[in-house]
Amino acid sequence: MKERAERAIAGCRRIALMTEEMGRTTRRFLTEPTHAVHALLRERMEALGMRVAVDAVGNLRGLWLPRGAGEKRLMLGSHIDTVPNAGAFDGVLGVMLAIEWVGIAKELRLPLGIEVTAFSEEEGMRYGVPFLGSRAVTGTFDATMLKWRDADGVTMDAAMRAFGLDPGKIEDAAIGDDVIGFVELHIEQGPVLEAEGIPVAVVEAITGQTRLNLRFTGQANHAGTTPMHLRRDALAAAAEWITKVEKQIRKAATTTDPGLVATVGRIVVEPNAGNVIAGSAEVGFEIRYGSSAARHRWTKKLVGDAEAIAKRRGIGFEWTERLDQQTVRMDRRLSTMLKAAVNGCGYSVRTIPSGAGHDAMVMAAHVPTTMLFLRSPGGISHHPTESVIEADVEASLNVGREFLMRLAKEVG
Ligand code: HGY
Ligand code: MN
Ligand code: MN
Repeated sequence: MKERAERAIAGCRRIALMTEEMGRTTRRFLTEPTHAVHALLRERMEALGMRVAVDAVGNLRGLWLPRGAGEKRLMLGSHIDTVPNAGAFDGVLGVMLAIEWVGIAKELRLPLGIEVTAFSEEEGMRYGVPFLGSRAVTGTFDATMLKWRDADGVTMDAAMRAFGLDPGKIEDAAIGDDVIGFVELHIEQGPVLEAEGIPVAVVEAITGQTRLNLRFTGQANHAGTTPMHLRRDALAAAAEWITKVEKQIRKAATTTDPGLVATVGRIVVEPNAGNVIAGSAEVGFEIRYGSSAARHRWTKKLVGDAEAIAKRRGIGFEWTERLDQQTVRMDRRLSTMLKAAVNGCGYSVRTIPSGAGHDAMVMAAHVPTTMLFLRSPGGISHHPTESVIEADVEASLNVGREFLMRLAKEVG
């Protein structure tokens, strides 16, 4: 397994160099470097004898159908897009390990069909809405999004056509009822496994999240000649709201709503010049919490705060919801089998909730789904220092061997 682990890690490091931005890893939905990622994945899949195709939203899909395989297949996979200045393992490692799991199934001559899917978009960076790849695979892609524009004004439809895809065929990407289940391998992206000194864990649930875009509109003007009491400063309004959000959520997270998190990670200011009072400030906001009712209550409260601040400052305000994804529990049967495989390899069996979102939360509404986490050294992710431990990658391959043998026996 050591060789497989080394190959998976090396593959992730190579793919990390396939980026939109020199010197750092940034690979948004269907941008140019995605072609090189597809070429590398296709080469590895075809070397195993898998049939490879790209669907209408750019998911790369490899199919392993050995002699004697039943009509239902196991699906494995994760995403190949990244956040800006990303690490080398978020998403991609899950695809690399899925390909190695196929190699293991092939070596064991298991009569088990497996599809490996490299989802084209999970992070939501280019069009502000995540899970485009898994939405198409589950037949839940909303075609009205095709008109949405990215920061350069390129519509989703045009981006797909520029990549060589036909948006008219999105429906063909959807799976039927011939899937046993979906397993996603992924780094934990948090501190728990490292703190407990364990290599892998089975995910029990994925925390729900709501994502909003908020826009404060004031009046751009000269920074030197406009008296303070005559200003309608959009950035100052947004800043007042952001600090109010942080203060309230920090308090709630230590009292009424333990585990609640809310983040403003993006702000776009116009005209964004040091000597001009900001005319507009667009804010990307997200809130994550297990209870949808409590998350919706907080969302309503915080939007109300923004409206009140805007009104008092004479600032325009509007907002749109980009995502409201409820908490999703993983499939009991598949998770039990995965835990038995972890135990069978002699690793301690730990189940863990995921604070990060994953394609598994979209797939879980349509097919039995579970996830295997690998330890994140330093608990770091969405950052270039994101890493994995080779021995943990080997552990995930050993678990794969155990799991695939159990699954093949059960469906055989
Ligand atoms: O943001 C997330 O939870 C994931 O990394 N897409
Ligand atoms: Mn991510
Ligand atoms: Mn991810």
